[in-house]
Amino acid sequence: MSEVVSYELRENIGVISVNNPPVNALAQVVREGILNAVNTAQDDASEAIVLACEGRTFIAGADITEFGKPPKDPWLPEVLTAIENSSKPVIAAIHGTALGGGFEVALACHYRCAVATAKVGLPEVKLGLLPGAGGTQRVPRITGVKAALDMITGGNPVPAGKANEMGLVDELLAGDDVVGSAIQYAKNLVESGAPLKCIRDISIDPSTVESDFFDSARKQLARRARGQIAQDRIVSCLEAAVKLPFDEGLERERELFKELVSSPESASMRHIFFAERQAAKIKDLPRDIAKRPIEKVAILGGGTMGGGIAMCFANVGIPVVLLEISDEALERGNSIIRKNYNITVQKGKMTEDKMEQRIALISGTTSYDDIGDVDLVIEAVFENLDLKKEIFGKLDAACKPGAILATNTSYQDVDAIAAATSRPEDVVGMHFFSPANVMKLLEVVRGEKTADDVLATVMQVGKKIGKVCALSRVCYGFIGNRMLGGYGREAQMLLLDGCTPAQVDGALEGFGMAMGPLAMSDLAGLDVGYKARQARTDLPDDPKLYRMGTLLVEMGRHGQKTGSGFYKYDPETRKRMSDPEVEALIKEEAGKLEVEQSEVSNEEILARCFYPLINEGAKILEEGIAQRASDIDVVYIYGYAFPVAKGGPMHYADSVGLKNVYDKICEFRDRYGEQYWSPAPLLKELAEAGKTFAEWDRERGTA
Ligand code: T1G
Repeated sequence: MSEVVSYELRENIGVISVNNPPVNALAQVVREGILNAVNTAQDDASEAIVLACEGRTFIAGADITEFGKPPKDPWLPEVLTAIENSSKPVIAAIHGTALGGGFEVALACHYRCAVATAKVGLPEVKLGLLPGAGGTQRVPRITGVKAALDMITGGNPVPAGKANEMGLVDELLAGDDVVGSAIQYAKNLVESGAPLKCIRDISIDPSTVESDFFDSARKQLARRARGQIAQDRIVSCLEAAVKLPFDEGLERERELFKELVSSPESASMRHIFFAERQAAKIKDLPRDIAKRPIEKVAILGGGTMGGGIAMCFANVGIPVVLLEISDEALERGNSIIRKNYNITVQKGKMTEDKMEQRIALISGTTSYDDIGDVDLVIEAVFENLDLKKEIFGKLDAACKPGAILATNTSYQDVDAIAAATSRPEDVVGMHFFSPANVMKLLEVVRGEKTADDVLATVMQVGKKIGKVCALSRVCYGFIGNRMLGGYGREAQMLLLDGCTPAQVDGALEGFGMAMGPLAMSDLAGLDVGYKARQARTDLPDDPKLYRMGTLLVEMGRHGQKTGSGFYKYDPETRKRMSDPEVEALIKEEAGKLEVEQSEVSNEEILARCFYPLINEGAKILEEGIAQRASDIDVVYIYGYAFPVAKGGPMHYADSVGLKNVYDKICEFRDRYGEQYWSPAPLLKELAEAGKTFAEWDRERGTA
């Protein structure tokens, strides 16, 4: 045993208790402690063994921080073999979330019992891995191959009740005294002479699996996986579970696990796992700072964004007051919300009753008098600074002292908005991404005077409504949209240089982006970018800049909403199709602008689009707008669908090598001029020192 694993005899039942906060991860000392305890129990008076955990959860998996380092004895399979070969029944007593290696420990036990609130799961796929300790061999022996495939490739937790129905949990315990109830359950098993039930002894009848099951599963998963390989390897493990004896299946699983754990895809996904949790921490704020209670929220503006934001709070049971300028506008807002919920109900992901419960939490008003008692107001009106200033002046007067006044602006100056109030310390940016009830990213924008407890409160409430939060200082476009500028600019410049829209988007979608930049602009509306550019005074006077986007808007081609933009769209299916008229127009414009067209490789397209993003990210870091390079990765994974298997733009830059990125940017500068291609000083410094952004984070103690 070890200091994090204790063992004691209670009523002739040996009780192994793991205590390795915060989530009882299977660190080496835990594996060693469990192994020693199981071995001790073989020779004592115990009639059965209960394996339980202290704290908030049963074992939540292998210790992810150990990956990438030489594995230390005892390996997990050795511990599971000792459990399975025990001469006395071993019972897993589950509370909280038994995940990954934790659930695999439970599966090696002879019986599993759980409190009703517990969940079990194999989320390894979300780390680019597969269950490497028998999960792919034991689960299908209980649930069948199809259910096992869904569970392991989805990686989502299964509530204890459902797990009991599936046979993954043998006994649901009443109450929440998991150890006491488990001891009683163990005694009942002993008294009833229950056998030592090993899942490994169950075999799967191959005739129960359709001949093309695995191949069709691979094809279907490949479409969803976007550059991830774990799903394919999981199918291979399940195939082994059907076709091979148990021990050979374990060998196959171990072999494929080793491939994945050393893959760049898994390294990227593990990077994001920790980056997401780091991003929620504000470097100069104590972690235990008191937060303001948020029990009632007002959303100002019931448009697409306001409606989606209102749903985020209603979904977690927080009452919302929707404030609009007229009853008609309110009605429109409420119908947007009902429509959104109906989509979820139609998909079978929510019951009508649950929808009505949530809608009932959203009330409406046209008077500021009705928001005097709210703890947080989020303004989500049209992107006009003067209008926002006027609104915040009214909020300042209408809201109670201590209410947090947040703006959902996507690029306006939060300090200017705060200055329109008598309480700038209560003002903060909460930049949601559209659709707000779906997208997980929340950029929290820290004004010069934003109070520390306001920031800590917004970070906490952001997590509560299911968002992944990242902190930004004030600048045009904050983190995400500021970096996006160069990405969109180059996508259109590449058209003049000789690419078709399909080639540009194809290269980026082949990399793993959910949608290429030109198709994305068509979706958002080319007129949106056009209007934003008209309002800017800082753009260079360059006729090539966004030339095609501007031309298409002036032709009335605003994108999907008008049936054509860079592409034509099928009016029924909205499927995009290349448009020869646009391709001819591009060539004509290139001629007028005397741009010499040529063949452009996919590799060049990726560099031209991603390197401005990375370069701007480096500037954002040196200006202190973002706390960490990994925060920028979180912004792009959760706000812009950057492929998680690439880890985000800054992690991707590290994998390319910052010297290579820097040299390429210098090449582009020499070819296209300093105006767009001036290397960030930080990028130059790191490139010349042979360092990575990850090292930069670590050196600042912000990793
Ligand atoms: N290893 C190391 N640290 C972990 C960890 C883990 N498995 N899980 C969580 N942490 C840290 C986390 O970084 C954070 O640290 C703190 O715990 C609280 O986490 C062999 C190979 C369990 C649902 O993928 O899903 O087993 O920021 O903020 O919101 O086949 O943590 O406080 O310093 O997320 O209450 C499989 C991952 C591993 C589960 C709790 N297991 N964890 O959520 O807290 S691979 C997983 C979670 C594996 C086997 C394979 C969640 C949670 P810090 P948190 P939470």
